Amino acid sequence: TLRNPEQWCRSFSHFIGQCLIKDFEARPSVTHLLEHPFIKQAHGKDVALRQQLAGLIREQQEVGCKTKTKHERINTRKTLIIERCPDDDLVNLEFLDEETIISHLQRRYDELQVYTYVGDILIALNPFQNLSIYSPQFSKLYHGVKRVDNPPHIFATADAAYQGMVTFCKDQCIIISGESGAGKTESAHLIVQHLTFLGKANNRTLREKILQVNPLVEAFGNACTAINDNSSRFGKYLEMKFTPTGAVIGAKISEYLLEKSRVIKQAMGEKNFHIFYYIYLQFDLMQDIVSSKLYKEQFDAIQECFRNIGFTEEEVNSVYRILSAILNTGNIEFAAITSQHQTDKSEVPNSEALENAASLLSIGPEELQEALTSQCVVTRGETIIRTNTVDKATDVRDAMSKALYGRLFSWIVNRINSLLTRQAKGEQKKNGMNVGILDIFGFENFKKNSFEQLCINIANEQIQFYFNQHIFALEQMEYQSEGVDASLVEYEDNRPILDMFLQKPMGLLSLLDEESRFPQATDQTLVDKFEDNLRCKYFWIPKRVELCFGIQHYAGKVMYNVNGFLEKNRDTLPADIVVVLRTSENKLLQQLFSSPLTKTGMLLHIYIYIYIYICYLEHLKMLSRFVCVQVDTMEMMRHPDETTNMRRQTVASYFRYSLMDLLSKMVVGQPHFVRCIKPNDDRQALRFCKERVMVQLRYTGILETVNIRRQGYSHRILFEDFVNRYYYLAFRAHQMPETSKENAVAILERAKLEDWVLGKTKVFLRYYHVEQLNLLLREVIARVVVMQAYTKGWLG
Ligand code: AOV
Ligand code: MG
Repeated sequence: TLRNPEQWCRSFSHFIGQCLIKDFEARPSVTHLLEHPFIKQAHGKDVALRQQLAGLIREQQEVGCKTKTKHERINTRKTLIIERCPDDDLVNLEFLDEETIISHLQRRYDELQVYTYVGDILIALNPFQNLSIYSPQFSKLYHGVKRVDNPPHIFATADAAYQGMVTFCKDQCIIISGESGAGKTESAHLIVQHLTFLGKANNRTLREKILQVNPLVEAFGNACTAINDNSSRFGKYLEMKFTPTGAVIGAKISEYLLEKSRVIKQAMGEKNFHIFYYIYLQFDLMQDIVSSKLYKEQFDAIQECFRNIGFTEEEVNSVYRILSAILNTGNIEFAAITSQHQTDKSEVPNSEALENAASLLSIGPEELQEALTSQCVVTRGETIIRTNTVDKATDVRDAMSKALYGRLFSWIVNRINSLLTRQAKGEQKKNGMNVGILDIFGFENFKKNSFEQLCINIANEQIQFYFNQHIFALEQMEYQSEGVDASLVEYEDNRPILDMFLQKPMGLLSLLDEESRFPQATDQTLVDKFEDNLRCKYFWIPKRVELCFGIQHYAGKVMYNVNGFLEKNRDTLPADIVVVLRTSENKLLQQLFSSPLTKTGMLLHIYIYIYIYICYLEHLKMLSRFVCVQVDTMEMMRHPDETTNMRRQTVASYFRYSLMDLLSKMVVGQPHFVRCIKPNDDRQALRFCKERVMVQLRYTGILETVNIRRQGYSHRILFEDFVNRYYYLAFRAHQMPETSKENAVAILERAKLEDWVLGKTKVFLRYYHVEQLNLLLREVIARVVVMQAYTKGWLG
């Protein structure tokens, strides 16, 4: 008579697992457990289910064997100094305004309590020093306990996501936001660390592999900027994959918008991607002994990562060859050849760099020179060779470097994915679940901001929008539709700014695309076009500064310089270069250029996601803008191979597609938010700059969050789900009550919870209610299992 035996089976086996861990010494055997009346009742003669369950239990037992017993856990806790403060969660404060919040955060920061909750959102202040709170001891401390038992911690957020996944069988996603240097990437590492601990990767190698994914990808995608020495120059969504019982089985990364232009040029005081410095050392040219030692260590670490994750030696060598080729390509120079007939021809005067590059790429130097200094043009069916000026040849050279690096980066990411999801594939089919961790480049405002900053900031704008949607809009709409009273909370909606960027055909990105299609367009015509078409208070053209425009972002005003916008957006890679690179004998290189790097594999998924997303938005009744984004996304999927002469894919349109893809991933999971805050701009420990923190709290909407969370019921569960999940608390195990509103109330009353609310179809609970319920449930089940075991005489 079970309504959903599979789900029941899963959550039940999870609880058995929990009991096994708790009662490790007195653990009944697998065969005994299979004879257990619960399990018999669950699937009767269904052999397949029975076998599946046996597998799950065995898995849990293995996990249990590796877990410390309950007593040890308690001992651990005794040795750590755990202090709880009433302001651990700002929602608990009696009186709340900006000033109070700031002073609480400041006091906490002074005492090195860098984490604070606002309801179920975590605020993380960057300590700018190493804290001793991330050891495995702490991982244990934060494992599966009530949140209020310990001080706030990034591990608690990871734990909540993990427990949410296992208990509700639902994908989770952790969204980490904050400006550049606020600590997002560090937080992401810590979350992965705790999740691998919780996921108890049965084999140690898998755990190590997963832990090495971040350092490896970041060596290629991070760089030193004016704000952060280890700044992420790409967006990263890491999904950790688990079995239904919560054992980790793999990982998958999606990368967004690598800042390729950094390969060819860096702003003053900034550097290229880390990896170049690591390999540069291999040529033994470093002057500075200190950084030389550091780079050597980093290089060894990267080698180790490559090896552990499973790259072959040949692959790694190819990667290094391509990187060296990029360095050499940067040294290729051009000189004009002036003869009577031709003034626009160029040549390579010093062929050493060219020959090095060609040899590293395993292509002919003449062919490479040809591709750099001339181009084939097909007009009216005729092929003619046009020579390149020095400027043009330089552009082609840079385009080649960018393409090589960008494709190499994507290839590394894809390769990691195939190495880390091999095992996961089969398991995922069997109801596997995942926790996604989003770590993008943070909001940036430099002295001089270019196209890259624009993209980065739009992405942040989008994340902020999602946060607002989730926290505020959804909250209010749900209250209303369920007939629960919610006094509407005001909040700063950044949708008009996003509209200004993304709308079609008159949004900033569309205008940029349109202008990029005119070969005669200049920076000035672009600015004029913006000025003529963008009429809103978030955009302006400053009077005395040339070729600039200003944007009022959610996080502040930013002045952008349009210099190079068009070229960066076009991101053209001449067909001649593709053709010559395809002749390479290097297998990896052939692969990089053999097919257009479009994400066709994801096509189907995206259609499904888009459908889900449209439903989601329909629910919100705000279809208009996103639909145009979606149409655009579909258009983009039909994008042609670069070597044909059809319309090209611009960076702006690809960017739009990436954003959409990212959002589609986020909306299918249960979100958890980590808001990173940078306490000062000097990267100093223990320096709390009130004004800086205040600004960040204000624009991230923390204050409004505090209000809404205090009033809020962060969990709403359908009566049916609620009764199915918690009926043990008020009914006998074999009773299976009607999934009615009345029975939901009976359970709530039996659990002695207060302050909950009933909607039309759902129970409205506060976040701490759910914690209490889960804890109670676990206790009840543990009791039942042990009792049964005793009555059967299993435990002697
Ligand atoms: P970001 O990811 O938010 O910036 P990071 O995570 O790279 O910022 O943090 C910047 C620096 O702050 C790190 O290199 C550490 O030195 C320090 N830091 C951050 N969190 C911690 C922590 N929990 N413990 C100790 N030090 C920390 V960007 O990627 O630039 O947006 O694009
Ligand atoms: Mg980062």
